[in-house]
Amino acid sequence: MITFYNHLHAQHQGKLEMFRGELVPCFEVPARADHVLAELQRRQLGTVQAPHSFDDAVLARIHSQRYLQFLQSAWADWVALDPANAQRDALPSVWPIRTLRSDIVPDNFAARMGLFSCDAGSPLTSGTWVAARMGADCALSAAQQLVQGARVAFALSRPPGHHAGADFFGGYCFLNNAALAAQYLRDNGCARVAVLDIDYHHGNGTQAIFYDRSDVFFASIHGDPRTEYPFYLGHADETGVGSGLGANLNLPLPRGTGFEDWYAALEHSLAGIARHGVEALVVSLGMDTFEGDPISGFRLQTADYLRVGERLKAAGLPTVLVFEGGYAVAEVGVNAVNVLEGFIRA
Ligand code: Q9C
Ligand code: ZN
Repeated sequence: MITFYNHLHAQHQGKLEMFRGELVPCFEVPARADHVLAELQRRQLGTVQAPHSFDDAVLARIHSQRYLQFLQSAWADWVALDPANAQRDALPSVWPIRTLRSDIVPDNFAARMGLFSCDAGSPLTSGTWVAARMGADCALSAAQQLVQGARVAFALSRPPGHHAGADFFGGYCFLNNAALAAQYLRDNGCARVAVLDIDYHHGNGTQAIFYDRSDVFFASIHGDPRTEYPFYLGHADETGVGSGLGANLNLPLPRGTGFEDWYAALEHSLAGIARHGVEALVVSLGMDTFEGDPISGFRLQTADYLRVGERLKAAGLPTVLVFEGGYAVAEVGVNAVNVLEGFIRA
């Protein structure tokens, strides 16, 4: 198995996020990816490589041009407002909610931050673009590996991606790595692909990107949006629209769900994927389903992740694994690499 590792991931290092009326230290920290890399090397599971470079046109298959332009220059624009901004991250504070217009891109930087985001929990930093850009290259490299005949490849990167939409960031995500990988597979010979999202949080960005399409099946197992982030998407009645009708499967589960019930949902989602007749699988691999996760509510244990990997392998599809969330920093390496080891050894 090849792992494509984003060696620039630590360039994205948010300081504070807005939570319950105050700024608290970020949960999405560089040490997360460091722990996964260290554990991967300790167990000697395959090789670790730098990603290949893909053209910006590949990003534009998923993201809007005006969003990519905004993201690329956002840090420079932020510091141009005030040189002292170089010492603090940018967070949005105003949004074009219902009745307000999203078609005109404002000149004002704060207004553009709000137009292109969905929460105040995702700081934009000096290295956000560089890190996210190379993260996209990791996901695309993993997808390319499948096109060239590999059975499995791992994109080890941060920031994560599955909350990012075609034209917005949020939920610690900026570029939708899993969506980019799925689209790359579509553009390079796979007639149908599936994205299976097993992060604790619903993959609202990925769902929205593919919601009206039947060529990319989206299935997600996640905390019920009535109580869990991202709150406004991820309900069971969201089944797709137009030609995408029937190609979206949401399996929300209550806080406190343990492995047995979670595993039944995994079986259910893989059955849906099998019925759809796909040629490749992209897994949004969030490790925040772990019982020790500080911001999540499921109760999976470290050994359970070996079984998750085994079950994913049993789907019998060429598979791209994309690292997403998981905030129990000390355990995230062992847990993620358990999925990989379960997959490889099965
Ligand atoms: N202070 C991913 O797992 N905010 N994103 C939670 C906790 C958003 C999680 C509030 C959580 C987003 C990729
Ligand atoms: Zn998550």
